[in-house]
Amino acid sequence: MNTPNTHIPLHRRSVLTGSASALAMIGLASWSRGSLAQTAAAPKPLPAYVSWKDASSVIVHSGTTIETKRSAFGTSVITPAEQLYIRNNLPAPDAAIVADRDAWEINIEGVQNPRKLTVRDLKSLGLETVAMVLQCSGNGRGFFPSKPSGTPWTVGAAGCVVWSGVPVKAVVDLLGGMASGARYMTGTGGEKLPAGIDPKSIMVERSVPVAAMADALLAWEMNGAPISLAHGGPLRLIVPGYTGVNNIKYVKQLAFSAQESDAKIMSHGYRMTPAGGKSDPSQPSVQEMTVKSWINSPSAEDGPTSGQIKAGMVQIQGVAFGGLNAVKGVEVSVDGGKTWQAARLVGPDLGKYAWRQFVLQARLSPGNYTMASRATDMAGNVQLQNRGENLSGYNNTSWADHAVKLNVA
Ligand SMILES: Nc1nc2c(c(=O)[nH]1)N[C@H]1C(S)=C(S)[C@@H](COP(=O)(O)O)O[C@H]1N2
Ligand SMILES: [Mo]
Repeated sequence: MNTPNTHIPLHRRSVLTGSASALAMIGLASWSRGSLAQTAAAPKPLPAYVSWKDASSVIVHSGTTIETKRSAFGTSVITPAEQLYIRNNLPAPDAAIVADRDAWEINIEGVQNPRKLTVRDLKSLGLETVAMVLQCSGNGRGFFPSKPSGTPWTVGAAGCVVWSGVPVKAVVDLLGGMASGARYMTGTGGEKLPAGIDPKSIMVERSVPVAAMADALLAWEMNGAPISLAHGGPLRLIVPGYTGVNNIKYVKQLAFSAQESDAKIMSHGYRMTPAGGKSDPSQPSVQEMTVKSWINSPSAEDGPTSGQIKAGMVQIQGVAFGGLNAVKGVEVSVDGGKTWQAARLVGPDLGKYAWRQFVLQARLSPGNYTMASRATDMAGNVQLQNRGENLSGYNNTSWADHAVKLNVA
């Protein structure tokens, strides 16, 4: 079987057991009919639960996979909620769960004194804010020539957002500390699971090493507002520096244990499986992000004549982040990586988990250009030229793949 991220096994089961409205909601109906022509012809409308998103800034791949357009990323560091990508493995829970946010309960297990806490309780236990790159493990999958199954994201399954909540560590300390022998922190999503399917095969439950607890939050606010249902309200587990899937929405349980979760999304999903291989729990799990950058402007999506810009002074700008490390610098090339020039980091530094904006001004005469960016983090890691091939198209940080080809006229 393929990884859950491919959606294929899940879709088949949903087709058998899900209601028609549930299928429509998660955007499966059109896919299962398999009309490619229809997909290419008209942009899909925003699904109801994210009707408040800015339709002109996003690409709707399906009802549960929505990407920010490369040309829509601004230069003010923070990604507005209206532009931020969406990725749901399951239909979002009913909006009723955000009607009384403070009443939402989370079960804390694997501590000395396990108990349930409400969001109201959590709001009295501590407060921290973190700016963080939220990025889907499969961002950049669209550049894999092997065409892995799953959404062919290019750069827009990522954003930089600010979260507020209580440090997980404060909660654990209050409950007497972790149970002895705990090595993993496991968050469980609060989705209602369809009947008749083994819950372990579809539930969203992810484990990360307990070291990740140091900067983790149980967050109730994003970009200064209560977290929307679409982005995981009323309560979301935030694990800075870790790929999107490890940041559990509508988190209903946080557990500390000696073993990783045996949910399929953990044991077989999001594994670095060799291309052509089969996923298994011995392969590395997709967790920490590594140094990456890309150019947002000029981009091949700009202007009415796609991929063409006017000669003269051009501001080449984009974003760079280091995963667990701060960004030290970014270089830009306009000749496909033959020569590089240092770009300037712009704007506020919102901490090591946020991205930095960069800019390089260049005077361009008519011709063809391949523009690339290459970031270096504070630990000296340099963004790689090539992607690491893997079955599901995870962790693409290749500067060559993210390069922009432009004709200057
Ligand atoms: N409960 C729950 N949490 C989840 C998911 C999910 O389907 N259910 N999807 C994960 C994945 S794969 C990603 S990339 C991010 C997407 O977050 P966003 O939709 O807020 O951008 O949420 C993660 N957390
Ligand atoms: Mo993801």
